[in-house]
Amino acid sequence: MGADSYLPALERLESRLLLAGDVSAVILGGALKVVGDTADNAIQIDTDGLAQGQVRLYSLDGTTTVNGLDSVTLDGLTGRVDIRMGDGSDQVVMHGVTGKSLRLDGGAGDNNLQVLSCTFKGSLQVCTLTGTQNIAVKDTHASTMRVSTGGGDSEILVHEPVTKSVNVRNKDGHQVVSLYGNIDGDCDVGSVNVKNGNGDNEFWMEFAKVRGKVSISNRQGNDLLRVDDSTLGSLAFSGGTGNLWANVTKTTFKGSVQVKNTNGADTVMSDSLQLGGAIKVQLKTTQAGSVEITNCAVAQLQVVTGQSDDTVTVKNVNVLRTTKVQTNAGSDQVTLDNTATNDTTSAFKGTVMVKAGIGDDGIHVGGAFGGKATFDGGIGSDTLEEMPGLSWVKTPTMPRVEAFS
Ligand SMILES: [Ca+2]
Ligand SMILES: [Ca+2]
Ligand SMILES: [Ca+2]
Repeated sequence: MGADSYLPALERLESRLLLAGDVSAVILGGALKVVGDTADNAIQIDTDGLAQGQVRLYSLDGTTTVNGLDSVTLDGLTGRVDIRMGDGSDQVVMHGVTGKSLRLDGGAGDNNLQVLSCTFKGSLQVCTLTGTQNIAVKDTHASTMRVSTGGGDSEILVHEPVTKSVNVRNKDGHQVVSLYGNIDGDCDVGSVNVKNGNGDNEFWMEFAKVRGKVSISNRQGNDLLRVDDSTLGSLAFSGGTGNLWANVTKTTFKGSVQVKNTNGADTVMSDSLQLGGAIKVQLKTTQAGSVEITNCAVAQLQVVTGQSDDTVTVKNVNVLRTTKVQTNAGSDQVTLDNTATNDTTSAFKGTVMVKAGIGDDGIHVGGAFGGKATFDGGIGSDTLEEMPGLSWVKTPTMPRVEAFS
């Protein structure tokens, strides 16, 4: 290969580098259609200071052009907004856009897609193919919201949404999904459904109001669940396999909370919850697990842990109906202690059943038990500790307990 054949290739590369990406934009029959090219396009779409139906598209990086220009203003947007950015790492910021529906497709690449203060009568859909995705939907109203990514790490923030449903679908990768309201309560969602693939995933929720069910499911990987200061219909979380760290605090539920995880070293904490339904924690722990439920009021309580040395602590929790704790194999420690609740007459009002399983376990009880109580140490050398302030309405049964303290 001589120098002659080398030069033209170099020139082609140079002209490609100088070629600024171009985005085409048109309004046809009231619908806005935006199409990016294979370069890294960066555009803003907004309506600031424009008449109704007008929309402005302009370059965010100084090199991307829209219809060959730095900026264009289009007239007559009344319908759908359809944006297809294609390959390349694209950035799209939409602000104050009103339309019938939105499809914002980042395509492949490491995209940054933001929908801010927009209103759609119908559905909002933000989707991508593979790449690292940064997606935010803030202060936006839509009939339904759906965000889907095609593999790779993603950070998805839904902030102060008003919508019937939020659906998030991610494939494998490290996924961080956050749903935030604010202290003034500008968040009104019918239901939330998040499904992630393999990878370490995080779900964060704060100041959110969800009337119906919040459903989160993960597959392999170490997962995090954090819910704080929210009002929810119910919560169902499935960590899949791997370690789980979950903390749900200061939240009111019309229904129940269910947390499930398999094959991990798990930590589950619940503090200051009010529930119309049950707290159900089902862990198939394979390494030391910890479940701590404190300062809650709940209709029913059920905690199941796995084959490792687990610690289950229930403190200052008013349980209206049944309390069940089953810790399976391992040297487990179970504490049921309601000495500090205001309701000293009967904090565990219904039936209490503790099954400590195989292993040398410790069961520690305090406070008021109002119903029938059974503390079964299972196989092993098990100890029951009676803590100060303990009172029974009915004499408990304590099978397979070898020592008392
Ligand atoms: Ca892209
Ligand atoms: Ca165990
Ligand atoms: Ca035992």
